Amino acid sequence: MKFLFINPPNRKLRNEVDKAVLPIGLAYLSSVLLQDNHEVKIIDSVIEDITNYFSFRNKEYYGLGLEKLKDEIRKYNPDVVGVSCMFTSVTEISIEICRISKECKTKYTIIGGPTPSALPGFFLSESYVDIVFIGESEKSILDFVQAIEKKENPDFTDIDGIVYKNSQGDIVSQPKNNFIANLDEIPFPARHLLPVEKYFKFSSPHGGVYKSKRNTPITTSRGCPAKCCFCSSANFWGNKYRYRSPENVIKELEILKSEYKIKEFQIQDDNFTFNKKRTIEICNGLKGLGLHWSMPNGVAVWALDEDIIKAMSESGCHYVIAAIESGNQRVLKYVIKKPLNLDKVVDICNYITRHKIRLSGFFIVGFPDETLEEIKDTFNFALKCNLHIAGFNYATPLPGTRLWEQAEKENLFVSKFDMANFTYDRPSLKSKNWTIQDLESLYLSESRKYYLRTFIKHPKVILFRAMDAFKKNPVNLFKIIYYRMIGR
Ligand code: B12
Ligand code: SF4
Repeated sequence: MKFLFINPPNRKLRNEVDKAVLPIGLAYLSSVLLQDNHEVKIIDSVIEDITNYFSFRNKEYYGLGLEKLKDEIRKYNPDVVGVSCMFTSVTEISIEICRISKECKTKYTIIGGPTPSALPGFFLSESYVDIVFIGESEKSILDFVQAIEKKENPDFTDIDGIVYKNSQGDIVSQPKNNFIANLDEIPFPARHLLPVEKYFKFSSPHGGVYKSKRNTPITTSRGCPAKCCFCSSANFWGNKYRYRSPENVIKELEILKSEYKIKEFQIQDDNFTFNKKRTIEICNGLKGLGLHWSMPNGVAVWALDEDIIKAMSESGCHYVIAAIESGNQRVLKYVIKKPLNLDKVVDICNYITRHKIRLSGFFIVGFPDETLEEIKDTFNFALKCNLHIAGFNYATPLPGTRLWEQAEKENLFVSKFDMANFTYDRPSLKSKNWTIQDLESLYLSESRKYYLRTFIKHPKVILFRAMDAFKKNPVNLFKIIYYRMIGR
């Protein structure tokens, strides 16, 4: 069977520098298919033409244009086109890629990733999408290929975690029940199908702070037992924490070092430090490798202590983003439901910086059930944490989360609500505690104050990111600064 996986072009965000991060999920799916002797190609539309901006249905994107993508599909002529829809913001363009694939006579169009996993019916309402894969798909894709290889009218009823239309056109939903227990069984991602040198050259890693351009992402675990109201992780990874063995992680890094000469990597896990013994073993194994590394996906502060931080620092970790979310304990406990005690956070932040690891924080403001005073607490708390930089996002109801359920139930979506506009840079939820105008003006004045004070105290990280963005696209940088200072 001939597979073509496509990472769609990315949405241009007004508050973010353009990024091309190697789509490791597609590289994992490809590696299991290659091991099963299929022919596979990956097109990451983002890296293939990162400076090409274009508009599709009045929204701006960057990456390979749709006409060129169509030529590529026609030339390769695959049996299956598989599109990865990582963000709500790329929903429309992901479906469009399925449409153009059907125009190229592709037999099956399949789609996976966080958004289709949460809203399969929405994707299947378009006739160009044949099957939605829910969450982790290394096993289900092999079951799918077996089914289509055997028969002209294949039977999908035994495949775990897919939603599709049957021969009568009815939508059949097979829930995701089985997750891969031993992650060491999955072969390492097929990075060789991607233009690895192009990612090095552009170097825009997750988190935006790096020591060497020769950096790449890895994932070492899946699943998180917490149930934060805004997070969709459990939909595609499940609630059980599953992890690769330290030996398996180190082996992959050794290969990356020898084959690709990487000097740095980013751990993209939701919860890397959840198992202390494993974390320290990985850190010990890293010591001989001499690599720099970072954790840009928001480390769970409740799963950190000084032993772990010391081991991380000694093994080359230079940058961490702490997922603090709110500076108000009531909001954390009763609104977000994150198991995080704020009394511990400042100490942990101090340990991290004392161990010479640069530190950022993720914060979310604008939950319908929080007050303006509580939002102010978040900005003030961020200042107390002595971070080198921080990110403040508006609460955004991602499909499949409790926040989404609340928004639907209480009709909290802002007017002209459009899921494809979920870009975290504008409020999407209403509240009885404030108006959108109140929220935006508080956000702007508090974040302006925060960034100015942090810039005076810790200029290095902000300057590094600004210089890096300037070298890549100066106009873009000025637009981001203007937006952050003026808010429009
Ligand atoms: C790396 C990452 C990024 C990278 C980009 C990744 C990429 N190359 O596309 C960067 C840093 C750019 C990024 C940006 C953002 N991100 Co992000 N990101 C992640 C992160 C941490 C890891 C993704 C990953 O590599 N996972 C590991 C691989 C193995 O999994 P995977 O790619 O999901 O693939 C598996 C399955 O999903 C499935 N699958 C995926 N695609 C396909 C396709 C087919 C055909 C099939 C069959 C199966 C399938 O099979 C794979 C193997 O099991 C996830 C969280 C997470 N833990 O997954 C968030 C996550 C995807 N990001 C998220 C968000 C919200 C964002 C931002 C909007 C944040 C912001 N405030 O700006 C931006 C969007 C930028 C934009 N321009 O629109 C959300 C998306 C939720 C949603 N429904 O929209 C997530 C889920 C985090 C969360 N828990 O909320 N992100
Ligand atoms: S701790 Fe992180 S990954 Fe886990 S549910 Fe909360 S936000 Fe999601």
